[in-house]
Amino acid sequence: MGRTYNLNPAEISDVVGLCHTLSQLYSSVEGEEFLGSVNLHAHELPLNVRKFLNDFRLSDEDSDYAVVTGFPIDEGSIGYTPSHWDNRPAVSPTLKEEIYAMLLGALVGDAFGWATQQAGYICHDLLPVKGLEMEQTGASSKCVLDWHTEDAFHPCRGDYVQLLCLRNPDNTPTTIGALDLGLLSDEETELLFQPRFAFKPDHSHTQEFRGRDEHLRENEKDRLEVSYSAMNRMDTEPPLVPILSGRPDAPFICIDPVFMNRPSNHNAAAAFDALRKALDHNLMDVALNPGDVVFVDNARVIHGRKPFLPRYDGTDRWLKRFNLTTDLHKSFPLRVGDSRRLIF
Ligand SMILES: O=C(O)CCC(=O)C(=O)O
Ligand SMILES: [Fe+2]
Repeated sequence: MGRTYNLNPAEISDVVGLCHTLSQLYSSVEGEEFLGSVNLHAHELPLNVRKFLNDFRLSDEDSDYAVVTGFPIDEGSIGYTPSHWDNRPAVSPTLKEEIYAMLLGALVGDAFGWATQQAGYICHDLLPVKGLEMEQTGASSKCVLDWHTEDAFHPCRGDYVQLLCLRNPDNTPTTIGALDLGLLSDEETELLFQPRFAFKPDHSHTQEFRGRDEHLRENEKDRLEVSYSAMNRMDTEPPLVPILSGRPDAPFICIDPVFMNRPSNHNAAAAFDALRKALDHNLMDVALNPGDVVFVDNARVIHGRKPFLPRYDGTDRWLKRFNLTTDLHKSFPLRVGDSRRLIF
């Protein structure tokens, strides 16, 4: 299932040098300059890590998730874990670490963001936010973050979710799980391939969790209102789509039970329950250490997080999250703002 690549000391020294050089050329990973060059700079990564991620990207069925370990995180230089994802200094204290993650990511897909999520930043902060302990978003802590497909409600969701761990003091596991079709009957599988399931936007895309979006341009802010209206519509009239798709013997999966309506049809509801049980059964823990980068295949596996106790003293668990697509064309009609990487 998962595969791991450990950078060796010589590779670590090369990669740290590359990230240091790039952090002097670019002041942010969000700008068009960096986004337009990151794929080229990724060619400068050590050959074996490029080979590892290339193999991961190309191996169809055996590609649930991949981890690259070894990048050193300097506790002092990254500073305290912020208290909110919306508290962003002009220059990120983790610029070098973000550059590292994006160099690796460029070997797997192209990063993009959502205008309606984390104020339109491409590089997301996952950290516990006071008051949101029990919310089903990445800002929660004391509850299980139920397993899900990332942005399951949206046809332009990423093909991969990428996480970079900056701090994980209690070794809180990320959870990852694949579907064992053998746990479902043929009838249940068939129902799950039918467009019977209502997906609503998850809370991280709603007005309630809207950020300051201060870096958006004026016309983008206007367009954002249209996006939020679309989110409201999807919430009240969720489209009916299948959960499983593709090859019957090795289907793609898209599911986020917390933000789905239970089907009214008895058989469809029973198939939905059986699938949830099967996914619960196969869920495993992947605890990330500082410096680890994980790529989760968002079409093949679901992921979530176990609970932890937040500290709110600057030493909390802190991850960066990126959405990666293998096909930027797909979202072209929705990337209408000046920033060409944001879906509105
Ligand atoms: O915190 C984690 O390990 C995963 C978080 C996650 O899945 C999310 O925020 O969507
Ligand atoms: Fe997630």
